[in-house]
Amino acid sequence: MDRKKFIKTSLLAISGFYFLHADLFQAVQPKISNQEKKVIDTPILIIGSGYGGAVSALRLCEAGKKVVMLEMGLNWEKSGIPFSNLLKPGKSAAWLKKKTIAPFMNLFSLTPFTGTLDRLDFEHINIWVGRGVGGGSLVNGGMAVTPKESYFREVFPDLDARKFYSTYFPLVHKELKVNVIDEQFLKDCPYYQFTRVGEEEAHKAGFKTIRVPNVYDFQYMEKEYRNEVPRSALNTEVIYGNNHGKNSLDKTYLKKALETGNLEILDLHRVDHIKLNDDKTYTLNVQQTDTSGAAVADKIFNCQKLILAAGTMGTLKLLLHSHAMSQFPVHEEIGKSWGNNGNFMTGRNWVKPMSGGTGAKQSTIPVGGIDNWDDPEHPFFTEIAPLPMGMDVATALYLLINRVDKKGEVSYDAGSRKLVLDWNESHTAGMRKNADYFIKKMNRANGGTRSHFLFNNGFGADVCYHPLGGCVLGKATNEYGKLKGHDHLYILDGSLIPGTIGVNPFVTITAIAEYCIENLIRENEFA
Ligand code: FAE
Repeated sequence: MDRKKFIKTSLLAISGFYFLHADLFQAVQPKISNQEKKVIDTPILIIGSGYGGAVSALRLCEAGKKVVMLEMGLNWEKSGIPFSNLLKPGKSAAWLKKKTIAPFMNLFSLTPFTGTLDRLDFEHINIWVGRGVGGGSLVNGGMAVTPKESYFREVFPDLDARKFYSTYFPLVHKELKVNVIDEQFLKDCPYYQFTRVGEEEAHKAGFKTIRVPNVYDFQYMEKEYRNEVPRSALNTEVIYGNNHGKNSLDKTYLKKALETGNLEILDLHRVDHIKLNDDKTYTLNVQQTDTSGAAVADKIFNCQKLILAAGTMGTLKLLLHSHAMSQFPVHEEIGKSWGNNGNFMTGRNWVKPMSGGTGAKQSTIPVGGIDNWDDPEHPFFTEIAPLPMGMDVATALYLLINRVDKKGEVSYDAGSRKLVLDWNESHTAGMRKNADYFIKKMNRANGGTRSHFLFNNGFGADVCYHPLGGCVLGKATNEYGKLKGHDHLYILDGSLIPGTIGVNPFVTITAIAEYCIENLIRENEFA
């Protein structure tokens, strides 16, 4: 990816947009005094630049609509600040924290900065999310997994599954640049010893493995390995951003949307709350910050059409907080059917300690999975995850994805101004049983112990990378994501999926957003 070209294109697109909207130009002048609240009028506004926001932006811009996107995180491409890696965490490592916030080994101190990774802490669960232009695509492992059709049908009985598997999933694969590792490279590359060992052990224990596609460019990775290009996946870059190789949204959907000249992205703009006006337009209270998190301006945005794509937790917070602030109407289904997508982390120690373990050098990009979904007693899918610690720790890490048989619920406490999550050990009991079954079976066949030094005795029930639900498609919204009780507000992100999808979720989030925005445009919602 040509970084300079992207920056140039973005700037060109943005300057073209300002030329058409001189009033908006003033809105991004830095260091505006807090006294003068800027008021900005815009027809279509999108909150959040993750998967749902990026898809909506591209399709609306292609349809000739001018779109403003507000993102609380930093535009890393534009800033020119490099991402840091796991072994040397720097500016990009955490959202305004004094210490790193990875799931484990948080030994590193930080100067608070608007970094890419944030963690939302609840009593029984910690939820990691991405911040910055590109949302979760900046920090995630790039695993691009299409759900099993039978489970998709079960989760979304009212959707036309045939159309999803013939049209939307293939479209999303193309747009997100999904590709698969070359088997010979996987076999030869020392950085994939953890995957080879993981698969071999799984087979020995009687499990079925699958190859997992990814948006990381594997041809680039092969060049990294040959030292022909700068290293990223082979240089412990992942959850704090990738400087190369990964096709995050800023290099796919958002790049294309900017190239239309119709999209303007305002980064470091955090929406605090939304008001529904009598004429059915929306007014947003927005705070612009600098990279230390300090406020540099308070702004008011007025819009006719509003797309909420702030990610499951961001969207729920905006809706419920706005309700508390200004009686913003929220449907009774808001907050219901929330789930962690069955996320359950676990690990094993003493994995092949006498024959090189899981490898001192590890690629950060997972390519292997264990598929036990069809086992009626213990249905789960698990990623064979990397643990790139710069030395061989003979430890295997797994992120299980289970069914979510008991859903949680999200509400809001106006006193503390925080979301409240009804979610505890009872919601993850079945997931824990699956993890226990899996680890015991692997250990019986291969040796090793449950990894007591990772998480809580090796059972990470509180680790969640995939928050889903709370604004379920067809329940809190109409069949295309329009929020019930509103004429011009649309939800297009992970909150539409009812708490579970059985695999890593961004391919599904993107496909659902494609389906919704296509139909919303067809129905002249943005005319
Ligand atoms: P998301 O991508 O979260 O974007 C929402 C955006 O809205 C963010 O940029 C926020 O900063 C912004 N925002 C929130 N509130 C506000 C506000 N008030 N004002 C302005 N902006 C706001 O939403 N999924 C996979 O499928 N494969 C993987 O390999 C994978 N690995 C993951 C690894 C990690 C460490 C994490 C944290 C997640 C991973 N995920 C993975 C999950 C995936 O990234 C996530 O489901 C999607 O990013 C969610 O997409 P949304 O469009 O819902």
